[in-house]
Amino acid sequence: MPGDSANFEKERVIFHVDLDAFYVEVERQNDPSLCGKPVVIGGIGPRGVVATASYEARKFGVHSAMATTVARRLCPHAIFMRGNHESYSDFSKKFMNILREYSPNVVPVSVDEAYLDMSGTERIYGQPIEAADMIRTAVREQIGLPASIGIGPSKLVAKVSTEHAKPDGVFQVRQQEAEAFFAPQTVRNLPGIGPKAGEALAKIQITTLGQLVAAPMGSLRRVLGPNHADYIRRRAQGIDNAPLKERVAAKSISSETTFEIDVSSRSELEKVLKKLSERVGTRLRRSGLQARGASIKLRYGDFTTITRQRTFVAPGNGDQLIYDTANTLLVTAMRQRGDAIRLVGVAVNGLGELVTQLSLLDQNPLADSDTSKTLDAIRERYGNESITRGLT
Ligand code: DCP
Ligand code: MG
Repeated sequence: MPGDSANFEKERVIFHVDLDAFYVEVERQNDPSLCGKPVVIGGIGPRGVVATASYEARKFGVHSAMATTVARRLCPHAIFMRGNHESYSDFSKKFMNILREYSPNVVPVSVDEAYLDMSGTERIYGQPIEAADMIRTAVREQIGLPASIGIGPSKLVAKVSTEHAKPDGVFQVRQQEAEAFFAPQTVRNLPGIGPKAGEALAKIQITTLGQLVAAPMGSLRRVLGPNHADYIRRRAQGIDNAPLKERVAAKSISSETTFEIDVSSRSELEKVLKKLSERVGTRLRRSGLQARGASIKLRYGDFTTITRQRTFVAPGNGDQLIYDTANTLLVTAMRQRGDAIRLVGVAVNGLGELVTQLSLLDQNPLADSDTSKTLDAIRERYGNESITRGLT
């Protein structure tokens, strides 16, 4: 009979697994005296930024990306520490390996976060909530870290569910519950709505996802753009059919540094620019991508910020190409305004898959990629700061 249960398509079971206060919990493994105390990890200099805070410190309003000076004011009795990044990447690898024991389809999305396709695993692991508890217990027993798991019919719903699972819990939302689950949440809770879209929606009195779904399509198109509006509205209803493996290509890769003291020396700025170019280049090559151009960002002592961008002669991914372009932009910008600089950043943009087709021009921007690859291998072995090119 048409429409009976045989035709009923079973919903997917996606897990979004995210470690709780990751850096802090790793530090607690190394030093148990930190357990139960407010701990803040990040830059500890006057211009440092919080990477993360323990839940005890979050109660005082401390959060990631906040200036450390503000965090000190909110929670003066917290323990502030710089952290140990090698240790975090070790734990991250072990964490991902544990997840791979439970599903052949694991997609890491950051150091402490991954999606797992658990569809059809009921016979092996039982109901999704039981399977999630099994994974959380394995992570806790094998590497000592607390994890939270959001369960949903899609990446979107699973990800938002995790926020309700935290800390140290599990939260499941089924497809038929998704729209009602999203409706009272603020628009910024929806992955895909950034600060700018959030502000634009607030201007037309839309602050919750329920209001977004109920709004006339015409206003949404005006505010979010004609193509984006349909996509966002579907997501606000809890609809997401994206496959797990789909990698959303980054539009740009960037790295930046804020100085402890404003800098006006060109040679010092060039040194930093070179390090940032190498960092960006390494990430670009690791992703198997090449860029069409590079840009720099400069923030002056008075907080005015400028960006300058330039297209390469032909797409490439070498450190030298990125550095040369960034440096040309820097020299021009410094000629226009010689003030001391507070922050400098380098980005590459117009990213695409690496094409090994050689440029017809004599000046082949891919030419220095081989040297860059050798440098990558050395850095991979001995750490990022082990080798840098001499200034040319
Ligand atoms: N991180 C960072 N800077 C940020 C955000 C995060 O350096 N602006 C680092 C520190 C975090 C780690 O990445 O420990 C993982 O990020 P999460 O957003 O998952 O944050 P936490 O794991 O610390 O906390 P939770 O997931 O419990 O909210
Ligand atoms: Mg986390």
